[in-house]
Amino acid sequence: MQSWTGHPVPRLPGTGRPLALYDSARRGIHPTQPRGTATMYVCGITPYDATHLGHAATMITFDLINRLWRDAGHEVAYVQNVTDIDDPLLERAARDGEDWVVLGMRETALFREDMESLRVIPPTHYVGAVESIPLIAQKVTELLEDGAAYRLTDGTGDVYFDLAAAPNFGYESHLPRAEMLALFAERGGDPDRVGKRDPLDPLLWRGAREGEPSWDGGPLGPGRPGWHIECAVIALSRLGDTIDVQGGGSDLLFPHHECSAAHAERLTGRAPFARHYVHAGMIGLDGEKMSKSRGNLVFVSRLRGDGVDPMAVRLALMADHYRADRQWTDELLKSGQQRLARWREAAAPAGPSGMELLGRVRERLADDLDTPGALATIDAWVDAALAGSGDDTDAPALFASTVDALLGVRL
Ligand code: 5CA
Ligand code: ZN
Repeated sequence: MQSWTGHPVPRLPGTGRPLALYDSARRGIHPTQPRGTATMYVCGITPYDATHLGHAATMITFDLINRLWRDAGHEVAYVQNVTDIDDPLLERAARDGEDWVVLGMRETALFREDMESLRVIPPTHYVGAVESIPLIAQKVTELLEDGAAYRLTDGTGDVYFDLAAAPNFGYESHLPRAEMLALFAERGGDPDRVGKRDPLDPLLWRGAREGEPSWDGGPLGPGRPGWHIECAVIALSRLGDTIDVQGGGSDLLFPHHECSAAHAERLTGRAPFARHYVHAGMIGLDGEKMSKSRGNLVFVSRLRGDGVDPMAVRLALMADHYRADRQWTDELLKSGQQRLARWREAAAPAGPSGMELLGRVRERLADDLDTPGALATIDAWVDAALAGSGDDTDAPALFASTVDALLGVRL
């Protein structure tokens, strides 16, 4: 699938310390240690509605990781998927009397535009579920042959992963089983499906149903892939057996990422699948998580349509820490706009040391992407520059390239 167009990223002098990130599995902050090329897989959209600020916040979080690694001199192999076939897409298309393929294409195109406007660096590989079906079917077949999967005997052709084949299941989310069962039911799972060996066994292949699209699955028969195996296979096929970061919003920690990791580890025989499991907090509106099913959405495209500068949106979404669940408010946007305006004013003839500013911003971001700390450091520099203190005439240019390269904010 085609990605979006990126913008050149300025190179900055020197380097900082390695980026440390919170890992959900180890429940602590640890340095990332990419070996040469850094590898990252991020769960992308299910394109049945427009990009909202929750999606944007999560994409910006992983964009910061991408930027910090590049700043440290790593090549970055970044893969993001598009779940361009899944129940929610079919349900929305049916509700609106629309072709599900066209709906997916339209919303994916809008997402690309939104990402470009927010200056999110495009993934190296942007991969759809549909284009990956032959490979996914092959991997599900491997799991069946290996005894890690089983087919239901009710004639549906549905294939499930056998969690007995994943003895470490739960190491990523650390949830008690009762909570796993509740989240599994809430987030697309089917704990009550008759014939499953364990209520938590996740679907790998859904046999063809009347009125639903299906694809040739070879020995699996016609059908379509389950959700967790989609991400496992796409990541493995483009990034290798072990990746540096597996990412997405915290709503994906369980069951999605736990199951994807279990699938990947069984397929490769190597664990852990990811060295860091990184989860961004949820953006909410009026006290509730912003989600398509709740309908409480603020769209990036709507803000753009209203003439809001995407750089102000970016600053607003970085004002608080990425792991915190937080609310989108008009005040947050206003403060992003004010900050952007003030930073733009600070293209003064001179200011306090630009290298010191760069060092402090790098230091804050290397500490689990402390954007509130980084923004405060920059605010202090801007205040000083605007007050006429400091005589570093190179500083304004370095300030501008620092916020461009590390924060993705073009002044
Ligand atoms: N296609 C799947 C992932 S494979 C999916 O979850 N799609 S999504 O469209 O629902 O979400 C896309 C990305 O945005 C995911 O990483 C998800 O965790 C994140 N996300 C969704 N809602 C929010 C929210 N309210 N706040 C922050 N991130 C969110
Ligand atoms: Zn995913």
